[in-house]
Amino acid sequence: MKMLRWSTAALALFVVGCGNVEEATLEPEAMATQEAGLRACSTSLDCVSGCNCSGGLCAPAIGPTPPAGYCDQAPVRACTTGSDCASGCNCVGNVCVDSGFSPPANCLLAPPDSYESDNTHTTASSYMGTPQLNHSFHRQNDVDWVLVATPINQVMTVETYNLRNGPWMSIDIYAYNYATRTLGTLVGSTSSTICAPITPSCLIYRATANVVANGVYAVKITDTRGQPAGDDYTPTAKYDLKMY
Ligand SMILES: [Ca+2]
Repeated sequence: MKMLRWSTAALALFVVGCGNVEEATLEPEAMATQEAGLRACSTSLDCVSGCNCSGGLCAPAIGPTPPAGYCDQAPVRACTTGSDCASGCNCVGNVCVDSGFSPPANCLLAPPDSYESDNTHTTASSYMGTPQLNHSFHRQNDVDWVLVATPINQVMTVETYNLRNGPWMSIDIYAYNYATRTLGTLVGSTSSTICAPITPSCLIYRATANVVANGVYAVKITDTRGQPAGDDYTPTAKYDLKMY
């Protein structure tokens, strides 16, 4: 009797399984509907992340083939709270959407990090002696300026580390006249990681400079990825910064 019950259960599972197979055979029809909704594009910025613009249509990029219809979706910027979205956009249903107030906002763009506006040396953040965490390149060619005071003569190291989502950058260290807010000579620079392999131990940029006691220096960090503005709905490139 017990055996029979098990057999019935197995049969029920088999029937459910058959139902799935039947549904699967309907897919060609569903695909025909999706073809009507193919997403036109002029650049890959018009396509969802993981899809490229090919022949005027969004198509899977190199990598694992996404589910059918995936590339026909409009790109969106994912969010958890409004602070994940650019100014003029709200987080609704985990997607950044225009708040409706003019002018229309590009809600694919990343919001600036907490160090903005630091795009010039006169609006630079100040290095207070502890690492500055969660810098981001929220726009193409973003520049981050940081001023640092040097108490003693030493070789100062400026390091960006904990690189996330593929930032490429250059670091430039300038002498700085704080009283007149003028840049002096370039005293240190780098535009490559400390070693070539793309491993966590190599993904560090490090520039050094001989600095003087009671000096002020301006450190300029420049986004060198060449990522077009608007491509930022892909995870935003981030880095942490320390000086010692
Ligand atoms: Ca900046």
